[in-house]
Amino acid sequence: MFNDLNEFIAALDEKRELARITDPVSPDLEICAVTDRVSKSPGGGPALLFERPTGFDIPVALNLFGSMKRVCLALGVRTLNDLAGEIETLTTPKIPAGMIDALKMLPTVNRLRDLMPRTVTDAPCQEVVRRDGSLEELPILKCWPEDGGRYITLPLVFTKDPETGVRNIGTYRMQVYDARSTGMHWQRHKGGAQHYRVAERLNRRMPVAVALGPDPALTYAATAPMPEGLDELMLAGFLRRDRVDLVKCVTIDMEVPANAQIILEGYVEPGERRREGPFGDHTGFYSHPDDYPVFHLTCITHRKRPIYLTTVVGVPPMEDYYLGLASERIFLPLIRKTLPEIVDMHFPAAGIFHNLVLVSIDKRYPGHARKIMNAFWGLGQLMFSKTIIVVDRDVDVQNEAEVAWIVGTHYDPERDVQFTRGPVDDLEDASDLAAYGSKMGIDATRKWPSEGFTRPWPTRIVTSAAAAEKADAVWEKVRRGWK
Ligand SMILES: Cc1cc2nc3c(=O)[nH]c(=O)nc-3n(C[C@H](O)[C@H](O)[C@H](O)COP(=O)(O)O)c2cc1C
Ligand SMILES: [Mn+2]
Repeated sequence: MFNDLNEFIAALDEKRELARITDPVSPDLEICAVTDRVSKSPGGGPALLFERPTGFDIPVALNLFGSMKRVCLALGVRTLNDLAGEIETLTTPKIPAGMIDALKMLPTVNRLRDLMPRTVTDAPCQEVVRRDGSLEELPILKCWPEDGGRYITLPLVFTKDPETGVRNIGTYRMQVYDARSTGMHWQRHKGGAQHYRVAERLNRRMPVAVALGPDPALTYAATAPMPEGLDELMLAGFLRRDRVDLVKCVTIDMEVPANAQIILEGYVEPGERRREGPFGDHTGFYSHPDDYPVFHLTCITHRKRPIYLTTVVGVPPMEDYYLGLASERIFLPLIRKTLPEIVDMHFPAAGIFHNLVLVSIDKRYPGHARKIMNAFWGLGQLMFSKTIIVVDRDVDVQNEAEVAWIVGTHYDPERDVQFTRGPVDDLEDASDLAAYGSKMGIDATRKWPSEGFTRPWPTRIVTSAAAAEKADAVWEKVRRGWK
């Protein structure tokens, strides 16, 4: 696995997955414009390293996770389904039947040890300590013309619950206000916001540490929809197959990943808010300005020769789609622990996660599709699902065209659409109120007599096994001669 970002970039380079850009390109709109174009090329284009961002001597890396292949590489697996399989094994403990069986389980048991971070005293991220550090020294991007300013787009924001000390890490963008302060855009449903709620109740200043560019598995883990109270470092340790090394911050009582490129130490004050936005968001539209807490910088520490790791979001698909794909695969086996009837699920790129989720189920009883909708609307960040489409187990939800066909043929609009109301994503623009609105589920499963449907259900057209075999042979021969 990769011990740091430098090792990951070297591996991408070696596998010809990295494009180095040596021409000067400005962090002001230009780097984003190049990245946007690359993201729209088939398969997501290469990772990008801008070696000479205009006005800075710190290189800018983006689109590192911007393809299925690179997400797999970042997480050290051949396919994301392999990873899902490992999680399935780990979370389904078996009682060993004997000594040999017990020995076979050792690798799995060893991986549990990797879940706990370890503290070190000597850290690359603290090679240079700058108590007077300024955010103006970093090549932070202004992405889109109407953005309210420059934004740190891929920060790992570390906080602790002021009462319990439980840690959270989340990726929340930070708008640069000046050399020593930024916005802190944790939305109300997120872990950081909950810690800040507690800090405000206690009327206490809350330390916040921000890591930029640790190893790729940890960078991913900060975006993952971990259940509240579960440490993202556990997930990172599991994915890295090694414990995460932490080092104590210089000016605040927090620990940060030793292998990061750059650390921003600071705090948020209770009661303080400042206008944040607009920001060209991953919805493909600008988010409206709103009031958010303010991060005050107390110290910058960094490597001697840091790389600035960032990302850009905009009209999908972009890099965040591939980070989301990793979560789609990693969390499926975990969701199935409580909803074992789920066969597969998929978040199409154009649905930007919260707008559309496709789920296939092993339908077992009347109304089952609606049970799944209600479960999703009550489960972590799946609560944001504005549209849920439920299909039977034989429908491939990874095939969006197949789902469109099945929905069209299987649903009776008045009968099969379920509406509800509840919390919606903070980025939701169509609801009358911010963060509160309606959601829709479509039951596109085959309807049963026990659900009130008594007409015969049509049979899907498939040829016979023998004819299919013949077709394979004939077509294979024709195809070879034809090319
Ligand atoms: C590139 C990127 C940028 C993100 N920016 C934000 C943000 O500004 N605010 C926010 O609340 N969530 C943002 N997210 C989503 C959160 O990181 C995600 O919901 C995460 O699971 C939150 O973790 P938490 O449950 O520990 O808060 C972003 C995700 C990505 C991939
Ligand atoms: Mn969390």
